[in-house]
Amino acid sequence: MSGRLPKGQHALDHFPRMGLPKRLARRAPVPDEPSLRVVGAVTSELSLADLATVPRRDQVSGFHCALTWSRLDVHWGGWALRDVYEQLIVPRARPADDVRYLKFVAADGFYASLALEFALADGVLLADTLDGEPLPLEHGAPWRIVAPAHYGYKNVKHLRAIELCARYPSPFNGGGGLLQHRDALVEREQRAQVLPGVVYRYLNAAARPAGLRAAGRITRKVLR
Ligand SMILES: Nc1nc2c(c(=O)[nH]1)N[C@H]1C(S)=C(S)[C@@H](COP(=O)(O)O)O[C@H]1N2
Ligand SMILES: [Mo]
Repeated sequence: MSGRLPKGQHALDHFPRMGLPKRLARRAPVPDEPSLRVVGAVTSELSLADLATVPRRDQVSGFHCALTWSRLDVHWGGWALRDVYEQLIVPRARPADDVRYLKFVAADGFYASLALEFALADGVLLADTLDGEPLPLEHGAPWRIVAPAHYGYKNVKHLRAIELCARYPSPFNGGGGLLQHRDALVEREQRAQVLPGVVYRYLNAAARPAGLRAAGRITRKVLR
């Protein structure tokens, strides 16, 4: 999962802040007492005290942005999403049998979804630390999704809510539209919708230097 560079990716020696320009230009609000809204048949809020009842996990994994950059061996801490789902979300949200997707909604308006079997797979975390420190604002404070098998855009930062859905939530309302593939598996190079991944590999690699420069500029301005 970590240590190996997937096809068409370029390893960086730093970990940039990345996102859709509109989202990047927003500083997501981080509340003093964060809570995580869970929307199923019942809607509720999970508190830090609730999460403290779930065993913590540490993980080292690679992080792969569809724009063709990777950061290998990123050290995360938090909770396995499967544990959070089984121990907190299911009892609270009382999901119907037809739940097939989890929609991850961020405080900056961004969202992404994963099929339940991907969301509950090994290696998917609700992370609140990076390199042993509280998750910094640039990487998604107070907590984010980490899904190393899927491209960066499934790794939703500033996570505010998890919605339990029967159908795949359309990404065309702030989730990146065509840029967001339903599964976004790195292994299958599902970088975006419509064209084969290898086409995006070359298009995105060409756009990468300018994209990283722009992201750096916006980040310095927004997080100053
Ligand atoms: N809330 C939120 N989460 C987001 C994004 C965003 O713009 N807003 N961008 C996604 C994209 S495209 C990538 S590559 C990763 C980047 O994570 P990083 O900023 O920690 O490097 O965050 C993903 N999660
Ligand atoms: Mo990305």
